[in-house]
Amino acid sequence: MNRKIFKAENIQLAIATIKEELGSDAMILSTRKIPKKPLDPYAKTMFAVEAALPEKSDVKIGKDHMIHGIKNDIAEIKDMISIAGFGNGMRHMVCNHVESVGVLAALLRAGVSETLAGDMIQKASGLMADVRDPDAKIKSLRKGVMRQCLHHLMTQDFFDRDRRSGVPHVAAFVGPTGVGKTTTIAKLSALLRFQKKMKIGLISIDNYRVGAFEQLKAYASIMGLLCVPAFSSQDLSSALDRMKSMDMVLIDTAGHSQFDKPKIDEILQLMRTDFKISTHLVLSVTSESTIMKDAAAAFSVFNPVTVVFTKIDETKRCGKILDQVKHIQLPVSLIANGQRVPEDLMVPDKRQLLNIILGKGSKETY
Ligand SMILES: Nc1nc2c(ncn2[C@@H]2O[C@H](COP(=O)(O)OP(=O)(O)O)[C@@H](O)[C@H]2O)c(=O)[nH]1
Ligand SMILES: [Mg+2]
Repeated sequence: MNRKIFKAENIQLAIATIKEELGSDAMILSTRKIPKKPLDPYAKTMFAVEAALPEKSDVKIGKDHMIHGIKNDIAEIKDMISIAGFGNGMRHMVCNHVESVGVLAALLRAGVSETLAGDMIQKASGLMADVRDPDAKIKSLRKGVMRQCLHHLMTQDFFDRDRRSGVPHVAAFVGPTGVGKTTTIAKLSALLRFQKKMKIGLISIDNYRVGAFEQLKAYASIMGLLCVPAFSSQDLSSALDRMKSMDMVLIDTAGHSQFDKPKIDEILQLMRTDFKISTHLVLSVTSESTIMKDAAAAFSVFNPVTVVFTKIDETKRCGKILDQVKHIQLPVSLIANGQRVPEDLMVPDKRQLLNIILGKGSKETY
């Protein structure tokens, strides 16, 4: 930066000269009145203005800083506005933990409940009481919240089984109507059959919906898989007996409303056989959180061992998954992210699941 001193009778005049000579990018560094010489007390009052033209790189860095600052401010205002739309609790949370604005807004926007988001921020804030620097505080808060998310999340690659056990693994999929049980079974059997080279058998015990068996059978025919219907527990036993040489047997069940307990009990009775059957709960993230909780409660009679979340492609609020997993305490085995069979299925690890929850999920497959 080249500095230069401009002298004039007044500051305005000096600035006009500076503009003329250095242009409008010139920066004023200092102004001062020039003291009169003792031997010339009647001389005109003069001013000295020091100015400089900043180097191009200085201007760029300065502008970049400003743009970055403005962007941050706008993001923070947006976050504040989105938090203002939530309950009083969230507004108090921001007042008490100013540094939480960004993280809190991101969690709420992703669909994590106010209770869980608030709880995680509170806990993470408690751990960074002695961090002073505001940027370090935000970083440490974000880290603390992510750590808690990972702590709440559970995943299990359930269907990658050891095939040398001699008996097929039998897995049934239960859940409300239309959540995507049949489609998920079709996707999963294709992946296990063609990628893992496993021998797969399919059984449908969905005797309620017209065409339910045909839907599964159609997928099975394309893949060249054995697929049979079962209308009673005796049927199911003999179907499982027929499939003894398989590595895995997947059972498709009828979807019933979570409020229709007698129908749910009927499936439970039908599944009473001498065979060990693991059950997997299927929930669609397009449902309200309370509906998912009701469904999880109604289908808990099956003692599911994992949960499958479907239709994540239809919502931007996958944060609900975090609330559900924490509530029902089951590991996530599969995520369905579209209607395409077999492509739209993931076997997520914790990190991938966290990315999905925070809205960074991609169409990664098996
Ligand atoms: N967008 C989307 N649609 C899905 C997904 N999984 C299933 N579906 C659709 O949801 C509808 C019901 O699926 P279906 O498997 O018959 O549900 P079921 O009654 O639980 O067996 C069908 O139109 C499927 O194509 C998914 O992950 N994303
Ligand atoms: Mg079905």
